[in-house]
Amino acid sequence: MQPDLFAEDRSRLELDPGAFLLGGFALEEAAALLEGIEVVQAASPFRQMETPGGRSMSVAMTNCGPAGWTTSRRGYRYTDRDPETGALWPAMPKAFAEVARRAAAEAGYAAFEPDACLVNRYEPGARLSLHQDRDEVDKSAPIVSLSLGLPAVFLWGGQTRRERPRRLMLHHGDAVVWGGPSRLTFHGIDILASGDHAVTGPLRYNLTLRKAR
Ligand code: MD3
Ligand code: FE
Repeated sequence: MQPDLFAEDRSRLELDPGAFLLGGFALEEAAALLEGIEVVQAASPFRQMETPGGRSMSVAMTNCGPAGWTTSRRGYRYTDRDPETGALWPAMPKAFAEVARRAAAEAGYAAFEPDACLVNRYEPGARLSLHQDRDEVDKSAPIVSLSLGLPAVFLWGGQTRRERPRRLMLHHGDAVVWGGPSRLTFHGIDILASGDHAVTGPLRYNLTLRKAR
């Protein structure tokens, strides 16, 4: 339990220097974001990618925008094309970039122009172990994360892997913006608990918008 956080105003909470939780920021756009996910997955279906170490990720992923994040035996990389279909990653739905740009501005990062959106889909039991996002060339741009569907426990670590992560619930419609001194913070998602969300049923989605190039 984190009574300190529950007591806070979640509408604009600075988690760490440069990192802002914007609780419910994307609630009004949630339906448009979910429609966007449907369009994207019709062209580039969700798939469980393989880690460089040969394990299958529990989170299913797809991408949209000019650059898409992938992992395989060959490592982590951004590609122009979906390796499964051979086609360019689908266009980024207007609503994705628009919400991300507004969220970044609210957190103090002007003129954020993402060229990559990783779409993560969690089923109960799926998790994302502690990691840094460091495959992007330009680390001066922030990262915007938009949560949809079932709530999840966000693991919020430090600047080294050794720090024990704090835990924070992310809910449907929440936005988190990470930039400046928080850009390389270790983070992850704990094992997703089962549930039945009014809009997404048994699933959680996360959109991670980045400037990759
Ligand atoms: C903190 N996704 O795809 S979003 C990822 O909910 C990823 O699917 C999670 O981590 C998810 O790489 C967490 C929150 C997040 C995203 C990027 C960050 C937190 C971050 C970058 C730096 C620091
Ligand atoms: Fe990440």
